Amino acid sequence: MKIRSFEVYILDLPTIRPHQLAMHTITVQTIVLGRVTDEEGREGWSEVATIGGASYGESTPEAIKANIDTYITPLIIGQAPIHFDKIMDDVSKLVRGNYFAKTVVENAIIDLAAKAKGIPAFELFGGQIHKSLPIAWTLASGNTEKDIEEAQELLQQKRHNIFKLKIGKGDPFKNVEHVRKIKEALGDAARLTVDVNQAWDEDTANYCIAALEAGGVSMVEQPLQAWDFEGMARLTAKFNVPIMADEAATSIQDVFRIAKTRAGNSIALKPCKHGGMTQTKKVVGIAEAAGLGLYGGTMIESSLGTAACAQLYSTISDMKFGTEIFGPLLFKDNVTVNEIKFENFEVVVPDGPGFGMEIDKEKVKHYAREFSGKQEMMN
Ligand code: MUC
Ligand code: MG
Repeated sequence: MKIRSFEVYILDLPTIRPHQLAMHTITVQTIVLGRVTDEEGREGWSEVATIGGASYGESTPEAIKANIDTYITPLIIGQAPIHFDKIMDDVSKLVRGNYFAKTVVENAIIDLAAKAKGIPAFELFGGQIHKSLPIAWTLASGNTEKDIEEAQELLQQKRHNIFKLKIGKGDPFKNVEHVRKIKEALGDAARLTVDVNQAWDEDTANYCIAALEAGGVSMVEQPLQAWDFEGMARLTAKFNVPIMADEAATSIQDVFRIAKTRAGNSIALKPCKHGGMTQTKKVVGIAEAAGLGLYGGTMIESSLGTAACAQLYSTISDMKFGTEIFGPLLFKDNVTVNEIKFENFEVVVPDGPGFGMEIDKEKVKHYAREFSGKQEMMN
């Protein structure tokens, strides 16, 4: 069984409401799908999501596709999917960085390898420790009253009792007030965290984190620029509230540096940031050895990418901060036939073959961007 082809599609999926981050408001989320086939005609599928073109990270959807098509696909044709570690080791010697592109490639190969064996992908990573995982929801409508209403409804539905507030856009002091009002309205029924997405300088962070800590916020994610390891270390030393590295915690080397300099005392995992599942497990090892708390992060993937994250996160013993893999719930539509279940404040880990999701090819065609050959795609 050898790899015969690899194709990459860029899709734009509308969201149920605007989702406001520091650098971009998502109304349409762009995802990149990978499809690998083998000589027997089997398929594996993968997904990464990107936020706001080039405004969130360096990997744009267009660059991910171009780099896979031009540089990675020629290296993987003819290889055996079950040797995904060897394949990615070979790729890494010839393709630097490009973590999102590598994740698209590795995940599709893993989906194929697991499906060929008739087992869930988590079996290739030592097996499942958790059948379901705590799931946070991000309140990011940009309006305090709407956020409170949304949170109360979700609490009542037993869908989420951990809420992350995106507070990087606009006046930091007004945003702290916004958090305080939400905490006051929800009381002890919910845990609140905030994500600043790199928007503050250190003085602003010092003032705002003190207020957030006093207001009962339970974690502060990426308050400073991703490059500011020293500032993050000072904030971590100064405050009791956990300081989480997200945009700063990408390669295994970056995560090692965070651990060594204590530039954060917790890490948001996202396979796309680290370069795939195997690399993510290495990040977990570094974090566990250094006593850093773990969080199952998301780039807001749809059902397929979320299933892959859920499967991998289910193999990690202690996810101190739970997960935030809520992506499918933010989209108006999805690209799989089956859906991921969210119940009792948890996400249920799919356990079918591969990532446990059946791709809906008509939906893929519908949401894929126009390109020559779109009509004939996936024959
Ligand atoms: C991020 O920075 O963590 C995750 C949840 C959310 O609302 O935005 C993403 C990205
Ligand atoms: Mg974040």
